Amino acid sequence: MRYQPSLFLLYFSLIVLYSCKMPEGPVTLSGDVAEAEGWASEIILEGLEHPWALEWLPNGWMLITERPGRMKIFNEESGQLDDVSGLPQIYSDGQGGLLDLLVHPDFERNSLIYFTFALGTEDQNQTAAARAELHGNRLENVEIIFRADPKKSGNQHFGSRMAWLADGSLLISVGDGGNRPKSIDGILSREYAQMLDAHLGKIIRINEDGSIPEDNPFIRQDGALPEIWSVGHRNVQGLTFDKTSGRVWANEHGSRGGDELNLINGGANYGWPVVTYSREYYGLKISRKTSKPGMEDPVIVWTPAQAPSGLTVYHGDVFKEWNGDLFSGGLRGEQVRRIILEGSTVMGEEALTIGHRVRDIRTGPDGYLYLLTAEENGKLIRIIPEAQNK
Ligand SMILES: [Ca+2]
Repeated sequence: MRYQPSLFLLYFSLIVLYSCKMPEGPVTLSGDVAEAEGWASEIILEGLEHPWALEWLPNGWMLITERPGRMKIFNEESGQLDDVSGLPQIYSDGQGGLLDLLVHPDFERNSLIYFTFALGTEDQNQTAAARAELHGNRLENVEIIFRADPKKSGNQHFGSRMAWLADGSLLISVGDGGNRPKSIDGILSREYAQMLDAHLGKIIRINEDGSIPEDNPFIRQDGALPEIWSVGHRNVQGLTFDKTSGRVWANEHGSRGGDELNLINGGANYGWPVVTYSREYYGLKISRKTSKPGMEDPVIVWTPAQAPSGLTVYHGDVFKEWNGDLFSGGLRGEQVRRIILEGSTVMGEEALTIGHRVRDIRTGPDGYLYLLTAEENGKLIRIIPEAQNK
């Protein structure tokens, strides 16, 4: 038969069309949503270099991490912005650098802060967590309390968000180590998310000093790392504990589409890469399955991708209607999603369009929402009621 270019093109197009149809499953895909009402934003600070996380000290001053490896301390009242000294050596490249930040709930007594970062070199690196005492603008007694194993190469998928639980233990997310074809010891990095002898692709739980809680779910299982709390995550970039409901929520990046919001329970498996709504960046399916017995379905799937980042549950007096709702930042979405909850059920979503890549969002001690934008000239922005906007 003579070669028929038009027939070939038709056949090829049909294959591409079929393979790009999004997988179907039990979860409704979230697309565009209506804009939230009654809010405005004001820029508090500009010129932050790829800021990643912000937290408040009990005196109201803010700590801000910058991914290239700096920590800032900011007094909004006086406008004073200083560098914090004494950080450890940090591997800063791509997604790696100085990342998340938490203040110890009992900071006034122990002066402790916690931060995550990429530790090592381009060839051999790992997500690490450290604690240190903060005295003025200076870190002292820096102590690394967690290192994710195995080490990986490259600058992708460190995860590294943290959250305190009610009992004073600490959750830390660890990314799966990188996209296909990235591998470690001949195994695709992403496969480690299902392997209990690796921290990659997990949320782990440790005590405030790095020791391991006795009631961790896999602590008595042979061959399992005792720090593991939940399994099967690709790259959790937002993690929050709701003190009121006792629930833990996490958002994570899919590769192409299929970003997820999950309700996190200790011992549960969130499926990556066995079940996913996500596709390879070049279009093909990663898995035929979006759901499987023994694996948790996401609560929301964002396709197209939001590239979620930063997650907070709002409790405060400034936005009374938003109480109990989740706010999830979006890098690619350049917006914040308000996720309206009733109990653990999602009733709907709204968008707060920011127009910049949103890296972190937190509820301030004053009841306002604060966010960081991810750019080289990153901003600290406060969300205020529209009526307060002059
Ligand atoms: Ca999942």
